Amino acid sequence: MPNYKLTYFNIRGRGELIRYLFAYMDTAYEDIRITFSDWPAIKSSIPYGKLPILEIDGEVFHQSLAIGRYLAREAGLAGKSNLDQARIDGILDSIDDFLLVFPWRDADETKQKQRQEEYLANFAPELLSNLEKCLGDKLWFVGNSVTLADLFWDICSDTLEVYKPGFAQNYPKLLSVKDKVKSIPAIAAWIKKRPQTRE
Ligand SMILES: N[C@@H](CCC(=O)N[C@@H](CS)C(=O)NCC(=O)O)C(=O)O
Repeated sequence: MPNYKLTYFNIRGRGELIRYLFAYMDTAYEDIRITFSDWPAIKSSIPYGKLPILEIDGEVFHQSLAIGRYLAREAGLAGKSNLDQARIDGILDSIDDFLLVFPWRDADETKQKQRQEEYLANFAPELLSNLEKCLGDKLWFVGNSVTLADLFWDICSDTLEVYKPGFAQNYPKLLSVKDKVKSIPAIAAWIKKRPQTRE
């Protein structure tokens, strides 16, 4: 088995998909969590200057979704057909588009909170209703078993819930996907033992 070393911050954020996948596969890895104060000194040594990175037998891989797709293929969670892979990618990229434009930080904290609330009020309903439409009456987003899309939805919606409690409360089918992901024994065990962080 390859030697895996994940480097990220001590948050769930963009590292959590990778951690979920390792938990799901019951695969050993080093979960290195660097502090924000140490980051400026480390940044220039990291290709592309962003985290997470995953070292696989010493080779550095970057971009959380590229790493997530690779691990999902190893785990059998990447879709059973080429078309299913495209369906999964559509969901990942739609959620990612939403997160990329989210106003995470603003020098002025009051303004930051206001911009986040406005963004969620204006744009979350469209994302959520599109996701619910895509789910339809199925139990999982794609096919008839859990895939990378369900894991990513669960993780990202947990984060958005921190910024807007009840973020997806009007979308019971989407919430039921989260319940099912969190009931997978390996994921439930990981959630129980992982470091508790705000996001
Ligand atoms: N698309 C990239 C985004 C990576 C990214 O922006 N990482 C942030 C943390 S979530 C980071 O490294 N920030 C520190 C910096 O840019 O200096 C991915 O998904 O891996």
